Amino acid sequence: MGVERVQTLANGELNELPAQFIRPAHERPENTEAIEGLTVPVISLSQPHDVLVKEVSRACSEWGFCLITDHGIPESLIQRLQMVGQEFFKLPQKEKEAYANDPSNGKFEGYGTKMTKNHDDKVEWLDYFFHLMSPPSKVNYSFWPQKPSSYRETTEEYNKEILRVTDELLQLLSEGMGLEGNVLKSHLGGEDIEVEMKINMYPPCPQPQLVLGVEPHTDMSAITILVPNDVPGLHVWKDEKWVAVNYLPNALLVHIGDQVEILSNGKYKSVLHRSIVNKDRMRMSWAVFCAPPHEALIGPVPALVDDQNPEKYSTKTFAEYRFRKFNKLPQ
Ligand SMILES: O=C(O)CCC(=O)C(=O)O
Repeated sequence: MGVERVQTLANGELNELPAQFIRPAHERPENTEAIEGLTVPVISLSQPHDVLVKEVSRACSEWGFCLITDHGIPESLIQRLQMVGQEFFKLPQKEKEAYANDPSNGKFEGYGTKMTKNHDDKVEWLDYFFHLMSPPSKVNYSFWPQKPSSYRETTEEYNKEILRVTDELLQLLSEGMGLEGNVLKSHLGGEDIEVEMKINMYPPCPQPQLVLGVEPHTDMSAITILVPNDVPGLHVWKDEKWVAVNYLPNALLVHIGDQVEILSNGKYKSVLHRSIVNKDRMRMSWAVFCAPPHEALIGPVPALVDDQNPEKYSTKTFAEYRFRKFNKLPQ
């Protein structure tokens, strides 16, 4: 039997949610609401370089998260990216299933719905599409949606822009630690840095207060850059509370991931985040994960470590890190 998709479930007559979606009381949005009055940092990339070094480094130390404006990615390109992603999810179910992934057999790319590993695990209220976007030498385009036909062209264009913005952010973050601008990128594999696209589609949910879109997690990546549609839902963890990220048209949502936290020896924080869903409207988000190649050795940058600042993290390959994280083993 195939995987039950959340989109299919949501399209049916559904008055009550199946039990596998219903979170225990302490995880439910209704019992863990975001606090009022606190807003995430918003940084315009049009500011002078020295101001940007300070602002980005501060936001990533205090929050591990910020919104970026004036990033130079044309609004029309973001709109096209969103359009081709929406088109994919509108395809007949049978056509989408031709792309089904199978993470339990190591096939991560394609169309997916998170499956439970243990009986008590809960299912997230979303379907997604996931594929490698860069470097070109490693990309297998047969895993990408072939419809609409403009999917590939648009996504490749977006990838170029993302690489440019990532370079700039990594440079600012390196300088924020007193290092040469190229240090973080070179530890992340330089031009071999890997970029993955995950399109999240959260259908409307009859009882949104009982479920989660994505459950609380930090990203394994170095940096994640996300654009949502105009339905809010992302929460980031700050000072033991959830903070809601308001929708800001055209902004990029930048998350620090685990690999930058490790390389920075803890100066920059990998942000814990989750998403909630909406009763009436579909939420979508386009998350781009920038990560080192699997064989890259990641540990605190040696120049940041001395007798006063001992290493807070062990050094291991990114492949080893991933394996441990997927299997919930200590790092
Ligand atoms: O949709 C969002 O805003 C968050 C998505 C996310 O955290 C993920 O896909 O890992």
